Amino acid sequence: MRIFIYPGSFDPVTNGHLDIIERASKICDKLIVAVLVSHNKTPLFSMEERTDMLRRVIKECNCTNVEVECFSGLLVDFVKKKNANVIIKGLRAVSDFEYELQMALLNKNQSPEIETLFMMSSINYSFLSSSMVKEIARYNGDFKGLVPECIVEDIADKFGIKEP
Ligand code: COD
Repeated sequence: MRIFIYPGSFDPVTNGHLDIIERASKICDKLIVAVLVSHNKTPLFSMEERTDMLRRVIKECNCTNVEVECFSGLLVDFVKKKNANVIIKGLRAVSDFEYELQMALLNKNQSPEIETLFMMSSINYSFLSSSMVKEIARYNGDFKGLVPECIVEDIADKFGIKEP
């Protein structure tokens, strides 16, 4: 059974993340979207909020082989615990490359049996990040086309936006 892990902060999930989830789910038997319980940076959305948004988004897209779980500690330990051996990462631009290369090499150093598989971002989402969505919402800009429709209200509520 091919079990892939797609890790991230998902603070919040964007259409760019969803695109990777949909594409990755087609090339494995089970995809686990792994939400990091962060100890260094404080996310805007709580762990419960992030996992709840992801679960609703995944339910809507009918990806039946996708599950959402949270993890803390080293990613490679979570991957092993889940009997998976592939980490899925999305690459948007050259700027992502250096950081992702370092992570992939460190993970490989820790656990040589685990592969990191990179998927290029779709052209429509190559500019998109959770930080940008939050920045736009914070200043009352239009973020609706950037995130799945079913979480627009969640973001609006967080920023006190009455009519997103
Ligand atoms: N299009 C395509 N891919 C995208 C897009 C987009 N528009 N936006 C984001 N992505 C990709 C990112 O490149 C990333 O691969 C993934 O989606 C998640 O993105 P984020 O921003 O939600 O999550 P990050 O980058 O904050 O997640 C970092 C990790 C949780 C993966 C990392 O910190 C980690 O593995 N931490 C665990 C501790 C660990 O093992 N560290 C390694 C040290 S050896």
